[in-house]
Amino acid sequence: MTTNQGLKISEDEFSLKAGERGPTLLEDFHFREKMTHFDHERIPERIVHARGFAAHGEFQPYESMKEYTKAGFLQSPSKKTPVFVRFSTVAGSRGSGDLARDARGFSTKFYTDEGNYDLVGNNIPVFFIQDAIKFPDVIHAVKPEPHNEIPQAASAHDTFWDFVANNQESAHMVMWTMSDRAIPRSYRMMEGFGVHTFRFVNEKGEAHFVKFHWKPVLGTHSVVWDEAQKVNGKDPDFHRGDLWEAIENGNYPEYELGVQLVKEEDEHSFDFDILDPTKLWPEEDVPVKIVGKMTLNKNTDNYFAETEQVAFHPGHVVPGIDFTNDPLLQGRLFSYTDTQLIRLGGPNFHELPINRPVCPFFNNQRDGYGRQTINKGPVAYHKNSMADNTPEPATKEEGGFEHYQERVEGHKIRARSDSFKDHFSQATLFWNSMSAAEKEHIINAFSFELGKVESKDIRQQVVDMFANVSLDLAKGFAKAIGVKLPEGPGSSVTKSSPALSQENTKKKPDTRKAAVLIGDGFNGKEINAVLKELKKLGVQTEIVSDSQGTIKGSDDTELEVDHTFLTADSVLFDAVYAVGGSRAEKTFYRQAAQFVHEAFFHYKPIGASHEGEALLQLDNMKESPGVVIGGTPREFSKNFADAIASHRFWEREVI
Ligand code: HDE
Repeated sequence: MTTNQGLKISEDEFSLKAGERGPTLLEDFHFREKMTHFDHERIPERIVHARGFAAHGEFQPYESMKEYTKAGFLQSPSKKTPVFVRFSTVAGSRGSGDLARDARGFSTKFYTDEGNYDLVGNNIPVFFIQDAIKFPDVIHAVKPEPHNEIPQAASAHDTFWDFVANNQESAHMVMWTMSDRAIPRSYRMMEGFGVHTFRFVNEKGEAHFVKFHWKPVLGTHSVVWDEAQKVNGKDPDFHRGDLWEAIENGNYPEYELGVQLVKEEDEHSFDFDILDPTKLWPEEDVPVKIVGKMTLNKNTDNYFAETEQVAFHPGHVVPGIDFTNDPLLQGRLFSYTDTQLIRLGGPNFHELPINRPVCPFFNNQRDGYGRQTINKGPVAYHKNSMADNTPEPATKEEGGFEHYQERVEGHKIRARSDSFKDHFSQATLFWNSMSAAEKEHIINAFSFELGKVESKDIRQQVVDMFANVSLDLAKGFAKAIGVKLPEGPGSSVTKSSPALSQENTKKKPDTRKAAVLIGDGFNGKEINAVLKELKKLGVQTEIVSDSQGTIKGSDDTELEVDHTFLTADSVLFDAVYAVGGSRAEKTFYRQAAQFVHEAFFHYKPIGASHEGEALLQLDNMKESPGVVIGGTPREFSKNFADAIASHRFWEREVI
């Protein structure tokens, strides 16, 4: 151990004092250095997306995208590009829970040979506002209220809903944040969207409008709201831990990159403006072309150095990827550098290891806080003769970035195009696309959120606003929050987009976690066979009992307990396998029954065998969908894994 100057330290537990019981001396440079460094350990958290978690990985295209873009990392299926991905919530501070009802950030830094490309997206394809100048407003409204800093990481309060009702362009995004999308099961089971319309430009200079998508290989899945709130208490790091553990276990999260492409000449052929960030392009109208896969395969070594210091920016592009005039995107192109200057303490954040491009970079920028490069020589200007005019801009052929030469003309004006004024049609499209269970969850979410709003007037304004989206929806929650039922107008939109419903996502049992509730005297032979089969089918099992250590089966087989009823909880698992044991105590059965019933009320798959069947105590529980009992170990495991793949059984009747 040394000081930061390299001096070897002989003692690190006692400060330098005048006598063993005397005062500490100012002369103690080791104490002062250690304490000063500690006092300055924190940096400002991100104003939004403060709570995040990240991992390293790689991206590989399936085919060349040459026809559409000259971006080097998309030219060949043999090209692998390193990436760093940071997931986040938006509203909560750094220490908030992972399961807040919120949009999730999904930022990817591609370390390409042509410089860093950042795709800074969300898990929701649209946004609350249409113009960047309103961003401080929407964020002020959703953050804890300024007079008392309550509530943390929640939109369920007056200022947020006052903003919504008085800024009706938010309608579509609010439908998404009230849906299951806002409470994902895992970062591994979440879609990502670039949100804005960007441009692909090919070698010939031809452009296409493009929207970016990430599609999780495991499908898109969510938890239920009651569960989300409990997870935040039982394990506030639920999403962090899930991602970390999956990568440590070699279950590398995978996402396919998809693009929707629209020709320049088709810019005006939609019934919405493609520059409007409150609109999506229905996948049924503009198919998503899957072009490659990203695999996250390495956890960080140091949270602060990597996850906290990473600086994303939608303006970090490479040749072949360009912007459009989406007024939200245009504003973002300013905000991200500006925020890093305060957050990372100066203009040299690109030199931090996590932000450094993997290709060489040089220019005439110099000095500033935290400068690490030691530039040599006297020349720091262009043009020059003293250094042979280096560094020199590159030609197009040498890979120099050229902005797409879009023709622009107009009056200077603070206004919004009329083509941005339809705020409700796509909100209705989203509503129409939901399954019955998803619709019920949305009504419940509005009922919860507005139930926390103190002002009856705001509650009424929100009901009246969402009557424009769907009368069923608005009536559904108006009753729960004690305001007048809306009379009209309802919506005439009948279109739906099945791709928006999570019911139509991929369903697999892989990496899902089942709690095995088991006590002394379990049927050793059979249970061991089931555990083995489930593992083969991709299901992860963890043993939960009433104390730690080992438990003994009827045939003296032993199993190591992973968790007790105190350290685990049904909300932390995808499924429950109730086994019990002939010698298990009464208290085991009391705790196990509570565990099973909670999972049942969260519509989760439940398997039971032997004494475990006694835990299915409610009426009709044994006959309910998603409750698997009986069969040989192989049959049982197959049926249970199929039930786990189904995720939840919404058709189950719970009282
Ligand atoms: Fe951001 N956003 N944003 N945002 N955003 C930030 O930049 C901003 C928007 C998104 O993991 C900040 O480095 C403005 C849309 C993600 O480090 C800040 C506007 C989308 C992250 C900022 C938007 C996003 C941020 C705060 C309206 C989805 C986390 C810290 C014009 C496409 C990045 C930082 C990470 C972070 C500004 C809207 C995604 C303040 C002004 C739309 C995923 O610069």
